[in-house]
Amino acid sequence: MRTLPLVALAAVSLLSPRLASAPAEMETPALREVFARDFLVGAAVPAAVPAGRDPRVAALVARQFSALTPENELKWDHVQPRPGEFDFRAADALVAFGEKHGMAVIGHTLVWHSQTPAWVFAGADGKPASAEELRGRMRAHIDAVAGRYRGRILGWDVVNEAVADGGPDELRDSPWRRILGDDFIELAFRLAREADPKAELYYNDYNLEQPAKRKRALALLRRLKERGAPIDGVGLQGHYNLKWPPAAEVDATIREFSALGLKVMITELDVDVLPSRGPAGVADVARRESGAPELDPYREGLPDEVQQRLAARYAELFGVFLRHRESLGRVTFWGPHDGASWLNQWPVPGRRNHPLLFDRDLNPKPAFHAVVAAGAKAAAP
Ligand code: 9MR
Repeated sequence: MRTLPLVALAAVSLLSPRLASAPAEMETPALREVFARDFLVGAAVPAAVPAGRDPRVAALVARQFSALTPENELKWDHVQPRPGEFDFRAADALVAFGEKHGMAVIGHTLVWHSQTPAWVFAGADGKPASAEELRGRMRAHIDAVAGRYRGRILGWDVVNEAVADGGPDELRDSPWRRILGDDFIELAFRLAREADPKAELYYNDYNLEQPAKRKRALALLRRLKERGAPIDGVGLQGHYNLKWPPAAEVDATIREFSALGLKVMITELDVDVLPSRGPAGVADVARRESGAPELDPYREGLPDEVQQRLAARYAELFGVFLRHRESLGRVTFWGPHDGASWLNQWPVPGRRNHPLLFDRDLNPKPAFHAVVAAGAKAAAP
């Protein structure tokens, strides 16, 4: 058992009076320590945490994680809802919280087709913006946002989800692409490098473990590298379920992107345990499915048998991540605990999902212990 530094003990005693008075649970290891020699372990964090609305979650985040991604607060609609009107209050608080607790802060995201206000793509008289107008808006936005945090952000998800899920084209049909052509991606990377020369710059997407989509993304990133675009890494979002994707595909995906000379990150990890009618892996925020009681079977809690399957699945995934620790910079969970996961609202709103390592009461689940065991095993001589 590793000994915990004093700060960590102080943090854990903030978690809850119950934890503080239970010596066995006080010894819950911290992911940031278990994987300190392997990769950063991060969480997406909502604005409520630095705002002090949830001190127990704040203590958990500070103690467990070595990286923080603002879940929504750096998206275009949050920071620049109207032309030239910026609101950095929530983002500032999250960045400061990460710094205070010695966490690497990740910027998410500069250029995305979603969560971008309609005015960005609009021109005069109900027409779409001209290429020149849109280029100007992209530059002003990246300058303002990446420029504001220059030197404080480890890396930016510069372009998010630009590759097509299917169809003949490599890239998704989006207003960015319709107005600027395929080169909008390279332009975004160049502007981000100018705005924050030291930040690592990433392309981020879901479903890259699926061979056809992966092929399109590999072609795109290879071309960007060949043209000298300033791209440092790729984020595999990691919205998985108990079966999909097979570990061998995760392994191949990390290997193939890393072979391009890119740093690889798992950026939005969660393991969906609920049934779904839609395609596995397509984490498109626009996807919606209608609800039905049989699609929400674990309202009263996760049965032991499923807890064990989730634990085995996480052990399998971390086995793959640890084998690639030389090329893997970070593994970030999309949320600090089950109650805060977007999967309670997507693709069916209002369900009770259990995709993360900490439950709704912030207790570590069997999956947490399985991940810690995988880390300890990899560290053993
Ligand atoms: O978790 C985020 C959720 O709170 C938002 O409502 C949603 C739309 O902005 O975005 C979620 O995060 C997404 C991330 O930004 C990009 N990849 C998919 C994530 C889950 O939808």
